[in-house]
Amino acid sequence: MKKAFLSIIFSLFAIMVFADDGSRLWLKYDLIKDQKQKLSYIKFSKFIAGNTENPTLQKAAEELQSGFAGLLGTKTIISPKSTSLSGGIILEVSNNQSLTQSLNEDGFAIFARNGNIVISSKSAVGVLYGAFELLRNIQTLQAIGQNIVSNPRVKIRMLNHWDNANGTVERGYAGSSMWKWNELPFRIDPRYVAYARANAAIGINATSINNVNASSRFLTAEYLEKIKAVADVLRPYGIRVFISVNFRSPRTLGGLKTSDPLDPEVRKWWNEKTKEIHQYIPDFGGYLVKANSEGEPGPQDYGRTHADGANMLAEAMKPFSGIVIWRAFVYNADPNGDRFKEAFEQFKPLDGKFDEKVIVQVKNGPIDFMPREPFHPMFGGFSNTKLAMEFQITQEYLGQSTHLTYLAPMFKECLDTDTYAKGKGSTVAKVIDGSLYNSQVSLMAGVANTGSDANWCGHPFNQANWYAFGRLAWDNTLSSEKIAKEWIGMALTNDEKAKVQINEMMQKSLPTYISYTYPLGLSHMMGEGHHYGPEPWLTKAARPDWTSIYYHRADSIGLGFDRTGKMSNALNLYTKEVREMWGNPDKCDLNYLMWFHHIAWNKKLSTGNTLWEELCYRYYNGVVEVQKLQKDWTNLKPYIDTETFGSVSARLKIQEKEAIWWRDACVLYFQEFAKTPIPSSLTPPNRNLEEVKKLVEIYHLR
Ligand code: GCV
Repeated sequence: MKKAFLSIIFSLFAIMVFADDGSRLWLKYDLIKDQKQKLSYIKFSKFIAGNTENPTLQKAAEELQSGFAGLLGTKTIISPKSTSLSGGIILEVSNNQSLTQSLNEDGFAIFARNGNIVISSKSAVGVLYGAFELLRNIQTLQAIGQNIVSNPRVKIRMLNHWDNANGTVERGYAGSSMWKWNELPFRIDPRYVAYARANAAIGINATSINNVNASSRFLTAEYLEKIKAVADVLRPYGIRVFISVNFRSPRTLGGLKTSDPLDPEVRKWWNEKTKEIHQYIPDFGGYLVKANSEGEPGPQDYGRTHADGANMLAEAMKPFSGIVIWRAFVYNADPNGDRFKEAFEQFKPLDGKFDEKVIVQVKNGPIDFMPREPFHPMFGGFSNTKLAMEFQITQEYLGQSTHLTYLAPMFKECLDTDTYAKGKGSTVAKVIDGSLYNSQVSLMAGVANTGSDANWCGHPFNQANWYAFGRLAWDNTLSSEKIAKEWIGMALTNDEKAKVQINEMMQKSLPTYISYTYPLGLSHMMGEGHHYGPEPWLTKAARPDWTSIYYHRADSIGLGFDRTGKMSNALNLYTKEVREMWGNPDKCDLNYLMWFHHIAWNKKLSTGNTLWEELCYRYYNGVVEVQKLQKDWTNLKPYIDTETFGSVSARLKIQEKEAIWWRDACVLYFQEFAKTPIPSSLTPPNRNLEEVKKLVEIYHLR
């Protein structure tokens, strides 16, 4: 009896100790099992020396100390002074030219000297990044001690939170907001520190803490106190805080009669407000603005331009180091227009008119974070405006938190595409990192996927998208495979065979998702409002460009949006080389076909299949691929923590069910136009279109 009781207690204890709720993200620091490997690291764990009066170096030292304690089981001392001993880690902010000439401000070098490992940088935060690099190498069982030099390519590497004051998160799929506004500034949730560490570990150095559909409330003294408390926590980790602002604040908050950016009183209001913010947050990062977009107020309400609005805020920011980030996500509700062209056309006349403190933040594609979009034409068409990249990490259109979708290949596809803006090799990455136009400011933002869920991101694999975003903002040349392997090693397992298999699953996951949702370059056919699941038949919405038919243009002849010279001519916004790449329907990459061409159902494609057949094969194949993901995951059971394994397995079941839902919905709906049987090698859906349409109501109780 006693024995049985003890064994229950022991099992419970084992579960408590070993079950992994994912909360530690990529900083788990579990004990390394490989003794030989561990000893090779222990050699350098006697001490950590550095000027710990500097709060950032102190954080670097503490991180290494707790990392070593967990990974190596050592009690490493922190020494505030340099030492002549060997066998430790030296943290140094250095102005030694020969050491630092290859480094930019945030860059770091790691090398061996006198039996120690030295982490050196021009700045304390560079040393912190180096400390995390060293820990990453240990966590992923790499050799340490050889020379490493690493510099971020993008200067501002930023998360954009779409978090609201009431605790909800717009397009958040991992619980409620992680910012506890009701508790701040008095209670500092320990997660703020965990958040800062996780971000610093991947080089993120900026965060905008509230939704771009912004409430003026964030500019009140009450909220500035709260934001200050968050900024104080993030500062030692090198993270600067930005605020999304509501353009109408001078009226709603300041009681002015107008928010016209050319009105002197309005300008004065912003000048004073900006000064006030700096009293709370001296290193305030700046403003992020969504203006005249989806009902948000902006300068056009007063007959002014985006440049007028942005430059007014830039003027207020002049005495300070912060910047103004002005979003280019704008489009008017024109049933006869083409949303693809709107931002380009509104901003093109303003190219060269923005203040040097302004950077225009552009979504990766011209519509809205669709699973696959051609790169935004603004990236190849603006040589006198600083442009920033906005990716969406939260998976609004990519399966939210139930479908396994690793986004690094999507980020890479966009960054690696050549705009030809200044001849061959003018990739989107080079526009963004400032190297193409020799710009001193560069910015890459990712819409965050964090929330109050224990594992921060909902689906355990969604963490990898946050991780990948940060790593690519640091170095856009990293491959999506390398990033995945790092993340797997730190978050899931270091077993080599398992790592290879999981990496393969991750690399296949995006093409799989696209196959059963938006094959051949289809887009924007999701459930209305919540944006989950299929609704290709959506004909009426509050705006014509919120329907599905606006995008897929299915008719009795064929499918796809003709953006050639015959119709919208959006292709003309790109350089000649890009037009040639996508403009000819016979040569256009099939993955982008429907973005640019209306193709007849019976036209033979390069695969030898007609459009209709190809469409069906892709939808069906997407489901088969999800089933393969399920099988692969099942085989990985011995290598994965029980809780994580169960969570992913369950989500893969949902994914399979919903892949079939997408497939049936789209194939049956498009068949109404194609009027052709489903290829005989495929089993037709076991329900009809009306039945599938009803699922939308069942799923979402609309
Ligand atoms: C914050 C899409 C989303 C909106 C989001 C908007 C934007 O339309 O559905 O929720 O609003 O993009 O990026 O501003």
